[in-house]
Amino acid sequence: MTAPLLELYYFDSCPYCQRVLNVIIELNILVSYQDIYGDSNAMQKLFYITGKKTVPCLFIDGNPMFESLDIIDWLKSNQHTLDKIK
Ligand SMILES: N[C@@H](CCC(=O)N[C@@H](CS)C(=O)NCC(=O)O)C(=O)O
Repeated sequence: MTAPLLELYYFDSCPYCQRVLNVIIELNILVSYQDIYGDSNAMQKLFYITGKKTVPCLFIDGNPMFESLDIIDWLKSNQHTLDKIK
């Protein structure tokens, strides 16, 4: 089975993003990153798709998940099915 494609919208000084990033690093999960203040296209895309500018937002196969604690729970529950950084 193919692992879901993960894309995290975030910005560095957001504490809720940092707690998600810490878990991603701890679990060594492969994620692509969209810095909404480093890339105005990323901010526009987040707003266009979700109608919100709230981060963290984890896209799981294109479906947005908000709320850092929900994202962390999902990552921990699904860690064995996710691609890892080699
Ligand atoms: N309860 C949310 C809080 C997220 C949050 O407040 N993020 C701030 C940045 S630190 C934000 O994106 N604010 C802008 C907005 O919601 O439009 C979580 O835990 O993920």
